Amino acid sequence: MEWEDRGELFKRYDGNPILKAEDWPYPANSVFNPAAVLVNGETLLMVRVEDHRGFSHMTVARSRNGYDDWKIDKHPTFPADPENYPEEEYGIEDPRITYIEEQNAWAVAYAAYSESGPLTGLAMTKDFRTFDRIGATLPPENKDAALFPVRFNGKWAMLHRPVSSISNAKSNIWISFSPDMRYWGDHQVLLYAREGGWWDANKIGLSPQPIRTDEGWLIMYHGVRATTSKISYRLGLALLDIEDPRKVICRSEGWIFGPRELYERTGDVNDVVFPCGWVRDNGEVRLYYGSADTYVSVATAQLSDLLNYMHTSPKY
Ligand code: BMA
Repeated sequence: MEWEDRGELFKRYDGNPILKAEDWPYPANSVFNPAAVLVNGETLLMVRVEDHRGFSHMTVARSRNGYDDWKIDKHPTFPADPENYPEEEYGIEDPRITYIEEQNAWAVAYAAYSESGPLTGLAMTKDFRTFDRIGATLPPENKDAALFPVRFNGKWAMLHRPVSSISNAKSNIWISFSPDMRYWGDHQVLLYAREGGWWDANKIGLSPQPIRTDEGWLIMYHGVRATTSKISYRLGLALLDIEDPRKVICRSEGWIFGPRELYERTGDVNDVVFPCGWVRDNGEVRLYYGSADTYVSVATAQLSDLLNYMHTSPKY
């Protein structure tokens, strides 16, 4: 295919950022990287909240229209529990929520920050008030995990991103399978980071939970680009086979969204857009993302436009 620059696919909401630490009912340093789902017609965000120790927990915010009038839980909804789960010593971060129809429950995958580095953890909830932890699913260093909502050949599937300590090893997205969500195996690489000058060279990770479409599982991932002056987090898309998510059908070339506005370019960590959730509302996709590790922002796209873009993207 001949390279054609199509620019950004998502449109920012004019009222961004939609949530800030100042909006919080209790002291917080920053609120960012939210998971997002629709629950009984409301948009529910599980927001990562960083306290003044530098540790994170999750708090739920709900809104009728998904843009404003957020009702924020008065206390941390899902705090770290280091006494019972020592791997949560330094907090829990970056949740991704998948509705598991078979169990009428939501699976929350998150990064637990342990003494040995970040690892993937999993908890189930039916009401976003109480959470049953399955606990650590894969050892450090591993992050950016999310489940698929259905089984494949009887097994649950999870995407995640292990990191090697070898200096020039790339950090790629992997897929693993489990009979019970507790024991994970059949690990294999799903999507490789590119090399050289690419925006997504060397390090990529899943962003929101996979979305089921008529054309396959749509996944969004972040790519991390280091230059002499900064590191930028930008976003790309890939489509996976609906029956066998180990098969990547196609992958976008250029990034489809990246830091541009001041609230994305300046904050605790500059030049970061980091979504952990998106919701489908009729034909529209609302993408909820952390901006500059400081705020929560939202941007929208038509699902049909995203799929049309994938039609023009190279086969993998
Ligand atoms: C990644 C994650 C995210 C964070 C991003 C930018 O490694 O830890 O939580 O938003 O870095 O700082």
